[in-house]
Amino acid sequence: MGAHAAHDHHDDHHDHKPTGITRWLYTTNHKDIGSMYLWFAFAMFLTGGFMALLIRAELFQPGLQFFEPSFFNQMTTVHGLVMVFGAVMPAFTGLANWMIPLMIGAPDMALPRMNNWSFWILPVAFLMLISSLFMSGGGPNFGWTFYAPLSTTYGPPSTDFFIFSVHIMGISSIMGAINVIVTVFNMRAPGMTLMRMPLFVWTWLITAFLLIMVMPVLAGAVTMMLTDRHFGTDFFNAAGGGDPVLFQHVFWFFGHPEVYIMILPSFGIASAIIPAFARKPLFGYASMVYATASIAFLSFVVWAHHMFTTGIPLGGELFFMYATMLIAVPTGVKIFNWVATMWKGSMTFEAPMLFAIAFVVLFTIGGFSGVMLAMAPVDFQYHDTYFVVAHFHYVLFPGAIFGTIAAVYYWLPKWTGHMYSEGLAKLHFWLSMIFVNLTFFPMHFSGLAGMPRRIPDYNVMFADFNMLSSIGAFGLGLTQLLFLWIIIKTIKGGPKAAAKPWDGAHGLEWTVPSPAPYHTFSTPPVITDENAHS
Ligand code: HEM
Ligand SMILES: [Cu+2]
Repeated sequence: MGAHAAHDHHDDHHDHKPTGITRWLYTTNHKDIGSMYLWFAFAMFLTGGFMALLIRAELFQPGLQFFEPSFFNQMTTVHGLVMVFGAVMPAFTGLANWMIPLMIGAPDMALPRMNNWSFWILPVAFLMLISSLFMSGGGPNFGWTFYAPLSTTYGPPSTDFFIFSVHIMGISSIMGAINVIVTVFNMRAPGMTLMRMPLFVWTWLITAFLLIMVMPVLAGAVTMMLTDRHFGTDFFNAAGGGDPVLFQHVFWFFGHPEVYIMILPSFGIASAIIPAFARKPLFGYASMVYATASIAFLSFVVWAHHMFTTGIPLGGELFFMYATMLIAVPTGVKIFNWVATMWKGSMTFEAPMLFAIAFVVLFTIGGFSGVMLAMAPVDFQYHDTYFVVAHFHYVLFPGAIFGTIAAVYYWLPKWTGHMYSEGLAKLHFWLSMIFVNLTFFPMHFSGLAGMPRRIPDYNVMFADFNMLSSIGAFGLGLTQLLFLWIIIKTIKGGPKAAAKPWDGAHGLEWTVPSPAPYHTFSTPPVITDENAHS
């Protein structure tokens, strides 16, 4: 740490940045890499959103209107893959890159060259994935869960490109996670003890452990698929002594922790924003850390709640049912703490706070439908219906996406040196809030009434709910273009932001000027009890 600081010192006085395209290609700067991750995620968000709108256009009415069923299947699959691996995960990694060094008083990430590499392989992976849509036989059409034998025996030829791109995304995520862990363990400024770290750093540290534990499992799953497809193995083929249900076990052993990877950083964001705008310290800091760790631990022992209908033994059904319900306990602790933080606070409702509150409320709705799905006997009715689609979109859109949007508004003044337009941001919030519910709430009802997911056509009895969802989806999609406009406007100009534009905010990131200089904390700050975050 000390050696690093001395080494970087000459950069302190003049804030040089390299220029031109090579700045971005060769950069090892955590802020540049963070920005590239965030822009990449936004591009993927718009791409995946476009696909969602194609899906919703087809589902606006019963009957086949626009697409062949096989193209529809490719859209649901690639939409899911692009949103999960292209939008949510890179957005969180971008926030980690920008904010973790600033929050722990480090000059950069611990492994800056690896950082450059872990970003730049991502566009390669996604170009390959998206190009597979144009290959003969079409792109992946087996759902983002790519169950065997749909993805092995019956997968289109382009599946091999899908496999390769998942390998590359996995390598990128693992490198990003190693970087976060090494940075947090080695680069904290003097006095920044673990229990003084901002919760965003804590939740990301725990996320990073989830990532290095499960991304290799995903890589294993796609590798077994590859050998089943081309090298004569029968891991997932019953005719050769294998078992397609094994695929689901391996996939969901990755997949359930993955859903926490897509939410824990948002927990950290809410834990930064809510105290700032309630002007009170976070209620129950330590319990937040322990609750996050408990959720992460439990996420490894609940995977078969995705497989209640596959015929697992009764003891298994019971174990996975109770283990899943147990997750509601630490999650409840967190919700309680956020509410208690707001209780009797002097709250104001700027855009970051609005998105953070909507996150708490709507994520809780998604949590409740999760507990409903966790009940094995009733899951036999809900499984593979639109109720599931409603559930995971309530946790993902208001959870992962609203969390990220809240973070962007909260830290945009620090990144750009300008204040965004509060009026436009409030408009962005209210439109998003209305349309997210209009899109996804009716899906609960169509699902409970029995509408299956991943179908391009449906019974006329589901027509009204689907029309509402489609109208909501187009509104929600268009509203996000307003977000893009607000961001560009803020980068280009606007009122100058103070070093600490939010009077209730705490933490080291607010001790450096806005915009944050290219190099920060070349000389580490010293953290004492008085200026500690918690
Ligand atoms: C305007 C916003 C969005 C709309 C209208 C939308 C709509 C849809 C629809 C209609 C499906 C297909 C459901 C089915 O037939 O099975 C779907 C699937 C999915 N969506 Fe979204 N979505 C949106 C945003 C998101 C976001 C932000 C994420 C991730 C954070 C996401 C993740 C997924 C996943 C994982 C699937 C499952 C794909 C699969 O079945 O393989 N979606 N979405
Ligand atoms: Cu799960």
